Amino acid sequence: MLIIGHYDGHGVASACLFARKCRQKIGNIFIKYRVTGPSIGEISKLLKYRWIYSYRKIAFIDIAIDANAPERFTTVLRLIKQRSNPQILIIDHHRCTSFAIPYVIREVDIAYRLFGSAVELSLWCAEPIRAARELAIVAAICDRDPEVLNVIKRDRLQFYQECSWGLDILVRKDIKHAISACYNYDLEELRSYADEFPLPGEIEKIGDVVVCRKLPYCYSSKAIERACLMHNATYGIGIYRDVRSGKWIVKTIKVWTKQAPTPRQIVAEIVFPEVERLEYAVENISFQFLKEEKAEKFVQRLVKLMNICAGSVSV
Ligand SMILES: [Mn+2]
Repeated sequence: MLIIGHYDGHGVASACLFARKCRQKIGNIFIKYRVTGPSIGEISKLLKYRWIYSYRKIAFIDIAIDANAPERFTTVLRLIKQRSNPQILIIDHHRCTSFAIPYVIREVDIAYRLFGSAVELSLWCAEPIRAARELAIVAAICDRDPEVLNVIKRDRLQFYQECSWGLDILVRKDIKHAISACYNYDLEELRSYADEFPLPGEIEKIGDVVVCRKLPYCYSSKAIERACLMHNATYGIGIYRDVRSGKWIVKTIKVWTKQAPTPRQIVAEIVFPEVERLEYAVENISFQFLKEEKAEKFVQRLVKLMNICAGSVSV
């Protein structure tokens, strides 16, 4: 069986867990940057690998199918089917995939298994031994899945969080090494990379909020999140100047372990005409300003409101 995993901490670890559960060799795991992630369109590149057609089974793990263009995925699957007719299994937890699945099964003969959360998926992929289940937890923390909190003892969270930071780092730094550490259930090996997880150069704590400056390139949201966790803050704000546009960016996040309104809900309460553009993501939002003073003023307002929100919900 060929096991194709998403190129992120959750995908890599889940693919390795599934390989072990199915008694597959490490060489049958395929996770390649720009092929399986970030976009499903890259899947089409699979077709050019001749060895793809020698597998009797192919499992796709943690790879979201774009519900707006599921045909991009089914076209590829159909071509593989036509040539070597392998059994295809899709294992995923993304909501868009569950929307796309009715279309996919009408078009191609596949089996699928969908889960409601990242942790459900990775636990299902894991064989029922402690080491495997612990890696499944670490995997789901890479996806910031709050359901994790229901299946672990709170005093272990710090350890698992460090392992998942290490896994996040290793996936980007050396995917082969990440795969071998996961395949061997080597949490200590993953954790040894946790310190490489970046922190902002400047962190200021104001109540339940940290305000971060001097953010590391490429890792800005992750660095803000680490600062929040280290200072036990509920919300994090990052301010930096975008090198390309010269505009001031304000990034906001809520920590995945805390129960509180999301930045999106909070910002809906603010009327701030100077804000130029909003970028929405799942739990974080970025704002863009032409002038630094405006950005700073906006941050002050946010800090106030976030502190009220963090205090209003007791966990
Ligand atoms: Mn995932």
